[in-house]
Amino acid sequence: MRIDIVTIFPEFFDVLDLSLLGKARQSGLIELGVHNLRDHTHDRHHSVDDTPYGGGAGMVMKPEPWGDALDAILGADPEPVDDGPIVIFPSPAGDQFTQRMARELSLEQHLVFGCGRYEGIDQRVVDHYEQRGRVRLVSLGDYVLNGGEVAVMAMIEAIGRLIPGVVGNPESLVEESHEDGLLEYPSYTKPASWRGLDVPPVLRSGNHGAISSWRHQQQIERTERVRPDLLPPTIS
Ligand code: 6GU
Repeated sequence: MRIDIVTIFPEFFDVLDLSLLGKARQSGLIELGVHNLRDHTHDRHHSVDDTPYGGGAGMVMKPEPWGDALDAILGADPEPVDDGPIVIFPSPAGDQFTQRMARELSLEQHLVFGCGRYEGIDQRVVDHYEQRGRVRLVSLGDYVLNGGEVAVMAMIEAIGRLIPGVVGNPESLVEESHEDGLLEYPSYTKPASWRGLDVPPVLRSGNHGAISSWRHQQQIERTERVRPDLLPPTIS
């Protein structure tokens, strides 16, 4: 998969050299391009923002640098195609990012993330690229970040680890929170007793059927307690 990121803080993404995603880049499973929006400004001050039409607090990101930066990645005049790149703008006004969305996006060839700052990007940037291909506004959740960078980092980690070969043992992807619609069961390792707390005896019983049903029961109890919204509505 190819991933391009446009940002005024390219250094934010230096950490993508590390860990699993760093390895995936070294092995060529993920190809990453980080682009500084200010390289696409043409004024002396490299300005990327201006005051909003209609007034109001804060600044809005100007469309021209975004147009130049995204054209440099996408090509200036691509034919709209169904399987072309997806341009993703992180935004608290977007669709909620979920494990399902991460799975869908992990099947793509090319993702382009446009990280807005300030009060957002001039709406015409979104409108323009919607005319030329696939565009999505995606939110991490119901809270406000200062910019899209941290959100994009989270999305890239969630998407990248689903690309075949990125996570060494693919079985570890199966038994995770959200993959089966339930939260994960609790895990334990040695020692069997620690600070007066014992590992649940069933896990040391060697009875795989019993272990499996205990874990499933734990998943259901946890989900009922912490995230009842994830459970299907019960018939009463
Ligand atoms: Cl994707 N961006 C920003 N700026 N704030 C957010 C967000 C995204 N998701 C939640 N809050």
